[in-house]
Amino acid sequence: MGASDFSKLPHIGEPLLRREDERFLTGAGQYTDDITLGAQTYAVFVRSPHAHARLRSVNIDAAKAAEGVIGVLTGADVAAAGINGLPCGWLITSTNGEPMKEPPHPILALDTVRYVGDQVAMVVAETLQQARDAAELVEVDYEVLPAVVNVADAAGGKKPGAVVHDIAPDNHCYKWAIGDKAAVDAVFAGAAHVTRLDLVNNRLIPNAMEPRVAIGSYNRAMDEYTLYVANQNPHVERLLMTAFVMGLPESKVRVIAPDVGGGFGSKIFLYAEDVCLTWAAKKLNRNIKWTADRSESFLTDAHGRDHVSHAEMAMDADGKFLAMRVHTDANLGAYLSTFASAVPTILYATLLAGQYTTPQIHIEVDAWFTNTSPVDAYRGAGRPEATYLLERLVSRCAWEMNLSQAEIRRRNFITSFPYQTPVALQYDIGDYKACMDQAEQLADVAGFAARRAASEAKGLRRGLGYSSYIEACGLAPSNIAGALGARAGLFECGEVRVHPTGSVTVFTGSHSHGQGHETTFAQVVAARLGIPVEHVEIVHGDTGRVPFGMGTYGSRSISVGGAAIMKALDKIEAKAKKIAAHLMEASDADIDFAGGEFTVRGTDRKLPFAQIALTAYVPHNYPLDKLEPGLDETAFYDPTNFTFPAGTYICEVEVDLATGVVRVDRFSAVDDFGTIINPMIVEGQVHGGLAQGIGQALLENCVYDRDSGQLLTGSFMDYAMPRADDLPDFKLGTVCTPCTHNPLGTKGCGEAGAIGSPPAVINAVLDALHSLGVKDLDMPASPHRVWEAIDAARP
Ligand code: MCN
Repeated sequence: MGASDFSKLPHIGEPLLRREDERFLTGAGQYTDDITLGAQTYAVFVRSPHAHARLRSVNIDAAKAAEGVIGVLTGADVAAAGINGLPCGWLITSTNGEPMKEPPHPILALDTVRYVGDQVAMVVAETLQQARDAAELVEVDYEVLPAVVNVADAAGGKKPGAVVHDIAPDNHCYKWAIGDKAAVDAVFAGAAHVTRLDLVNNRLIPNAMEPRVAIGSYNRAMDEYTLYVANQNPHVERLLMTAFVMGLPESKVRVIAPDVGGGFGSKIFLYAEDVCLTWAAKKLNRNIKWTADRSESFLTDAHGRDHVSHAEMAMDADGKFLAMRVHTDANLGAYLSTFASAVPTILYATLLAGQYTTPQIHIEVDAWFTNTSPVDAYRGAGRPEATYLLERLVSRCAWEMNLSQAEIRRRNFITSFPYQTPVALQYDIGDYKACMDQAEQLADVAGFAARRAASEAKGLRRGLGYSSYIEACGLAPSNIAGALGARAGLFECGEVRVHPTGSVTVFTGSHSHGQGHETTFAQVVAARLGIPVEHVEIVHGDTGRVPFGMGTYGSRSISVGGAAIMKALDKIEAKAKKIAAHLMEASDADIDFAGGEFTVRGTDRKLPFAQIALTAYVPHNYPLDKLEPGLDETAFYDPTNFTFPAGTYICEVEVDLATGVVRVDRFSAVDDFGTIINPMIVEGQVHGGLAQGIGQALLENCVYDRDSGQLLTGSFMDYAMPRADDLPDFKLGTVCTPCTHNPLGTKGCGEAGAIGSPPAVINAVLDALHSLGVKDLDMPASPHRVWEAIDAARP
């Protein structure tokens, strides 16, 4: 079935209420911490209080002897057990042809700790309190070493001895580049105007509502492990843990990720605690639970962003983009987290063409180790960094060329598709002008001048900020990603099991942790089979039930996971047609299937789906010589390209000059997500993304002390999360250019809001303050920072 026929089916485009919400809203959700296994014990991790230190000794005698303690495990035990460190899933090759530096990432520190929170020992006791008390008794003798927390210090060598890993004596992990440097430099040499911008993409801490949590369990009779874990991709977790770390066959480990309370990327990764719990469950022969407290989450969940960049755009005299040049320093933290190396390269630099026809682009990225928590994918992963840089640069180009923010974008929009960018990606389809037109209407740009005058009459400043983002979802295809360094496949798997009564269970390798898959995936299946949505159950998050999967990240689930289910449905339909043809004594080719009924073309003979299902399992009148009984099909789908959601966001702010307070007065967002399965869920996804993006622009900032390497923003007292009263009533719109290469026509929507919004906010603040001489501002635009910028611009 083609994407355009699919989009016309009943249920597609219906704002069905989320089925999963009934259990979430009535307290019936089953999160990992809700699970209590027999004779369960509790783990507490002893963590480094120093950013960088050598372990002179770790004395566990007193802890081991404490009441209730079952075991205390250290790096020496890990080494003795032959357990490897955590792997990195993406190999980046430096411009000089050398592989990136891949230092060991031990699951418990052996001789050195490299960031505050690095795990040194695991204490397991009968109760949580006993484990906490015993953890206090572990005596670690640290020899404190100099620490670096930012790329300038890591690269500068200003702190003698601040070498995070011996194998990278200059703290450099890799230098990577894309584009034709000579061609770009030549264009710059003859350009009518060059706009330059230095900017920082502030480091963020994910803060999912549910902290990380896991339970390790071991069945002695079967020699099998089970790990319950708040994770976004249980099969990947199992694959990494068995094949790379513990050396076990996959069949001996089951990973269950039940209800998960948000991940935003931070639960994609294999973390050290998960391995420790699984291994220790056998070693200590007990079920062991660990639940991170909020402080631990701040310290040890993989952080996001943290780029320092210099960007330049060469233009002709009319503001047409001729070439772009970018250098970015990326902070990777103390160790290479699972997909860390791909974020500032493949997921960032390839997006820097944006929505524009810039013919030549060159980007160079230097990645650095520092004594901070590892940095990895966080909602958007690379694409927010690209969008922030490009859309800030484009608005600055507009101001320097005396063009409006809209006009410069319109002059440079890509208008014909497919479009091959100079940075590897090929966009299949889009309509950027339509998004801009609708966004300007929703934002009532025509009425802005009057609103600005009204604000000024009150002594306030008002500004309008534009951001026309593009992003790439559903990383693909596997063979090309493999050639670019991916150490994993990028397909998805779906199994459709039709039961004898015609109800259906779908097993998907995607994982839902807030995105509403149990509703939208059921809509897809019900629409295709012409059966009630209530007759479809979606199962996810269990390697013991789902055949295989790559999980949820990069807003891939409906476009890749949904497409795998569509492929399985194709097989179901093909087999069911054969059964129907046999029952109605017709040829297979004459059977049509629509609205839940099989018909013989040109006749009034028909049979409902449920009857075919029953026949498949009660094969009395059945072509057993040609067809197996049963109706259960599995498919793997490997996309041929990314999907490219795009849109224009317009933010309107009011700034109080006396206090520096920025109030977001209006926010209009128009997105093109292709075919939309459930507009209500999509709207919710955009709302959440916008809250996170506006949070980054105005409030959130992860700060480490430059000397000691201590995390200064280690709690909600110091790390400001956006709240409802920080946000306006969003005005949303959509444009639909269906994705050309998946059977649903969908593009991902889960990250767009977080990607497109930060530059819209900062551009709006700069627009408000432009006439005062404020030309630059870093995120978060806190009152203090804004006030300082205003003050510095005063003559
Ligand atoms: N959808 C739709 N029509 C479309 C596109 C999507 O109806 N054209 C629906 C999908 O069927 C799905 C939801 O919208 O129910 C999101 O789909 P998709 O864009 O495919 O994204 P994923 O399901 O793969 O979710 C991943 C994405 C990412 S990468 C992050 S980070 C993120 C996000 O989703 N983390 C979230 N949204 C989140 N929402 C919550 N509540 N919690 C998180 O941790």
